[in-house]
Amino acid sequence: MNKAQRDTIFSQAKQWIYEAGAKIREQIHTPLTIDTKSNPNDLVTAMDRSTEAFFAKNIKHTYTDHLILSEEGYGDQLDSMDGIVWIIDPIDGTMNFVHQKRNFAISIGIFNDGVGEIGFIYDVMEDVLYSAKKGEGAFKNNERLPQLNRGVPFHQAMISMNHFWLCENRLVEEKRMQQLVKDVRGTRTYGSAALEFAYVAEGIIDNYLTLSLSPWDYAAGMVIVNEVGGVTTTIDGDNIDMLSKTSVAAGNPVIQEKIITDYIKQARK
Ligand code: 2AM
Ligand code: CA
Ligand code: CA
Ligand code: CA
Repeated sequence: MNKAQRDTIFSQAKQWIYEAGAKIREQIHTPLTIDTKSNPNDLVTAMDRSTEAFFAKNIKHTYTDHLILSEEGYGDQLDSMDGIVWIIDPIDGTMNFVHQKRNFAISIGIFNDGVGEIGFIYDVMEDVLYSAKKGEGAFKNNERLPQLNRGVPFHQAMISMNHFWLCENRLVEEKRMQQLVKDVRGTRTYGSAALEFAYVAEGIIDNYLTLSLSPWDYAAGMVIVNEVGGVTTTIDGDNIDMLSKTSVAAGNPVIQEKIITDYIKQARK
């Protein structure tokens, strides 16, 4: 993808995101139609579906050869990352959307032959757009985000993770993860993977750890975090396979290396 192509797609996607966001804000107090998916706490609303349908319709109409990988079923069935693929989460943080009416985001990553070219994370209620183009840096609205500070002392690090890590579970020894929580300065749980990536890119969270995400949860975030010198891997430090569910660690490379080596690997069951 050349710069002109990237710029055109970027501007178009941005316009659609602002349009979709405005529609969600307008209807934020309208009663919701809520269904559940894999379990009673895995929610989806008509707004998730209509927002995804809005993007799918526009993309398919404007870019007939582009492909879509998305959460709610309006995308394509992909068995490779060949070509230009829009990876879309229409509402990331549906539980926040339903219960709190804030702290949810539209997340769109645009990849070309598996390479992240463009990332957008739109905090809808705050009207804050995090964005990046490959090789051109990351932005919070029009403000360029600085490179991550590699000199953050471990005991001053802020880590984003949820409480499942600390409860009895199949994957990690909760005692070791409890030690991690004690050794860093603070932990936060925001309930939107996309926003957690955005905060990593902004440098207000040093690392984000999660046990199971799908491509639409992290695709945009990967691109944005990469532009400020951050890394995204599995929680074992391996490369991410964009076509399957995976654990994810993202953030400051120095902090991430220590978390993976000294805590996660030692906590793996
Ligand atoms: P979602 O809101 O788009 O479903 C917090 O739970 C974060 O994990 C959100 O970003 C949420 O995305 C994501 N997530 C991924 N898989 C999930 C699942 N099965 N149930 C709930 N949240 C999930
Ligand atoms: Ca969901
Ligand atoms: Ca999501
Ligand atoms: Ca979603």
